[in-house]
Amino acid sequence: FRAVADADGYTPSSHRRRLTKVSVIGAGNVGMAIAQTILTRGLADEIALVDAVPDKLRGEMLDLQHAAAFLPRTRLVSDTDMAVTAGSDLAIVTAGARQIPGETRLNLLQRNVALFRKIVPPLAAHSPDAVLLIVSNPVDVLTYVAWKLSGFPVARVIGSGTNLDSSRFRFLLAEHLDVNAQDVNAYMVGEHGDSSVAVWSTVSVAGMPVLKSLRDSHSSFGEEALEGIRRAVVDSAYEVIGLKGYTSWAIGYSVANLAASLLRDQRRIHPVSVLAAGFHGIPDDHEVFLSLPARLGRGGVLGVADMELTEEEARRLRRSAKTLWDNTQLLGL
Ligand code: 6V0
Repeated sequence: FRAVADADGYTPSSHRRRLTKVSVIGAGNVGMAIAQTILTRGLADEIALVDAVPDKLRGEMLDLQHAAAFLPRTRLVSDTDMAVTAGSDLAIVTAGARQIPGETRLNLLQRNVALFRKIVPPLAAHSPDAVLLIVSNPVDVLTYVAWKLSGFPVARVIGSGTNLDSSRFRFLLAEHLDVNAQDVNAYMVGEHGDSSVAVWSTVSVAGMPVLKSLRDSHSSFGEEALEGIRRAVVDSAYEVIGLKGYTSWAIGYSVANLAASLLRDQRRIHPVSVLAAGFHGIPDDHEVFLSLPARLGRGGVLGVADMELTEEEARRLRRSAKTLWDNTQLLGL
């Protein structure tokens, strides 16, 4: 091809639009599922991968690069040095220490906090305008840790939270009702994992409250049945881990879905981990991150919905907040 230039020196390549850059820290099962989904959806012009293990990292990058002929054009770079992430619009953290058999959750948390001390400050320094999206577990506490260590405004630090739990909830309800999961409006809020709260009072399909119709059609649909479905959502993560050793595809799609709302300024509502102090009776000075429906756009969290919860739902949320706050206090940040 011959270069195209006009008399005053303008060339198309001297007039580039601003490119969108996404970084993924941790090129493990989850990080690579996220990178792959972002790539196939064409959400980024450049993806930077960072991991502590150089060979595996380069192998993962090359493997994805070799699919270039079948994908939207995306520059892929990787390095063990955080400098490769410079200028990111979105930085997704999936790096995490694995639980050692017999290890307590608190010990694992402390090891992950030590890891975040190495990762977050340089990440924030290289991309001071980025949105930080935390996926590593325990995601709610680590989102708080990332907020503190980055010094970023709270709107730009988000945990993937119960976006995945809500997708599992919608899938189970959709199977039950024989409709498309995308038409099931249902949220799990609170802590990602065991104590997540299913907000039954707001579940709807085509604008119709589902709980009432379930109760009308199955007279046995009491609190126990509802708790059974919530439990099934929570247990489904353990089931996948028990069967294949880790979860990856659903979290990959779930995080790519968040990335689309953030990078494309979609203003869609997602249940994600945000600063929940002051919501639903959580004390103002308890700086806990919990999932609540949040409106996401290019600037990060644009707003958090003050949902109408039943007293029982709000009580459960406050209980999770208390446990998380107690754990957070032990970190000494
Ligand atoms: P994995 O496959 O062990 O990947 C973790 C990666 O992090 C490895 O490749 C490590 O080499 C890398 N790593 C470790 N230390 C560093 C470092 N200092 N810098 C850069 N990279 C480093 O784990 P997997 O991918 O399965 O899970 C990653 C994390 O995601 C874990 O904490 C999971 O618990 C968490 N998940 C969170 C989910 C959510 O809904 N929030 C869902 C699934 C998993």
